[in-house]
Amino acid sequence: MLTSEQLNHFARKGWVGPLEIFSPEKIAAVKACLEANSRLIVEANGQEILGFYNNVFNLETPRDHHLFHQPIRELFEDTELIKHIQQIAGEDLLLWYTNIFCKLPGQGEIKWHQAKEYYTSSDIDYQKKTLVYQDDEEPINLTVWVALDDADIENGCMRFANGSHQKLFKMLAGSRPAEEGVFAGISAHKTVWQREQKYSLDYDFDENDWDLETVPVEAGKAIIFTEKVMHSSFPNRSQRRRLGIIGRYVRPSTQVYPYRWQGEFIDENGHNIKRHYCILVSGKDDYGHNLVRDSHDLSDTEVQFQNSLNQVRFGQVNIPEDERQLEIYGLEKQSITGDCDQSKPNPILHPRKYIQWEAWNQYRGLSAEEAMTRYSQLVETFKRKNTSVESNSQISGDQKKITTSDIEAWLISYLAELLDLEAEEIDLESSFQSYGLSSAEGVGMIGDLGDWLGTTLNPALIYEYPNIATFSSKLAQ
Ligand SMILES: O=C(O)CCC(=O)C(=O)O
Repeated sequence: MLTSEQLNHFARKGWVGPLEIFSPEKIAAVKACLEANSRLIVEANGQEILGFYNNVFNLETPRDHHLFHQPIRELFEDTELIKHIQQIAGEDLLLWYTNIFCKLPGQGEIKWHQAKEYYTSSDIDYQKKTLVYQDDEEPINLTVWVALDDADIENGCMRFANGSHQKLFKMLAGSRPAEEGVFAGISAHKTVWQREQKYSLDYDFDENDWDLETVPVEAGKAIIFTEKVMHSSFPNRSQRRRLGIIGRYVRPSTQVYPYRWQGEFIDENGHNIKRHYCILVSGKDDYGHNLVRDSHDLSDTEVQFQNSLNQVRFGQVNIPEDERQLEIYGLEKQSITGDCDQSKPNPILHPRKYIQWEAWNQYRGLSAEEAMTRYSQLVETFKRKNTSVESNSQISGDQKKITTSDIEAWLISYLAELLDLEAEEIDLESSFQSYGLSSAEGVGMIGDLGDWLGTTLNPALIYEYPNIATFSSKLAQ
């Protein structure tokens, strides 16, 4: 429980901590889970980052891994933690969001920000509000920030502008380029900060006007803060990792992703939130505004589907070069997106797109459950390959020396053709994923590239080297 002194601290400063709430076992389980489910990615500029693949969004993102990783869910449902939050926000609580904040050595700062959801007026007109609070209630969106490594000033701990939660800072649109955005420093990944351009917004906030407090936190301890308080974190100038994870809580009277009820599922950051849900971690929900589930686990069908999808994604199965490739494509789309929502492409102008459209559209009306089952059954029928990333990533020496730029040029023209874009629109540093390639398309592209190079390439390589620049330079080595 929070003491009255701690509650007072929260009321005055907008945050409280570090707090010792969790058992070492709980922390160790989360850490082990994240370490087992992440991979090191080398960005085009050489910066290393950790990638986390989210099976619910089907996207590499640090967000919402509690939806399918038990240890993370258990951390943010911890009884002792919930008691702390209840003292601030009341009995009825929804856990609606989690995010992994990992700063590897060399990763940058997170700039001052205050959650945008509190704004009713600003320079920016948000078409899609993530959270909509009940009019007559004081908006609450509490963050619990948990240190999984020791966090200090050298490796990028948090800091707060004490008392700034009492003031709403105006957001200024377009005042900063995307690469200087609030979160740009923690990802060298151009597409991430481009996609999250909203974070490049400036706040009408001058740190010199505030009492700033740096909050080092030992591994296992937590800080609770309101998203209204201005907060930031230092760059990681050390040789140590700084791993943190956050959970966010609102009252059930708050609408989370309300646009989903209009059939809109792509959020402001490009995540497909169709399968997102809130978890009632305490009290009751008298409102029914949100998709709330008690059962947090994915169904057996969904788990099997995710496994099959990964087998295709990572090249662990042979996909025959026949109509089954298109079946795989269509069933994947139907499982993840549902009925085809694209207009029929012109077969003369865009033959490839037309074939894919047909492959997807033939499953119109098939439930997600049925599409996933059929996808998994089909993948089961494919013979296993026995290949490793390393053995396949080499292009043997007796072949004509193909340079990085040759491979880049091939990939640019392939993607331009596939996506019906101009070559100039294909960016060397944008991730393959950002172009919306399905796993079957990714596998097809790698197969075709392998044919051109006269070798077999493991499709998993595009997850390790996620854009044209890094992938081409790896292959040319
Ligand atoms: O972990 C960090 O460095 C920043 C976290 C943060 O900004 C947030 O939770 O809103």
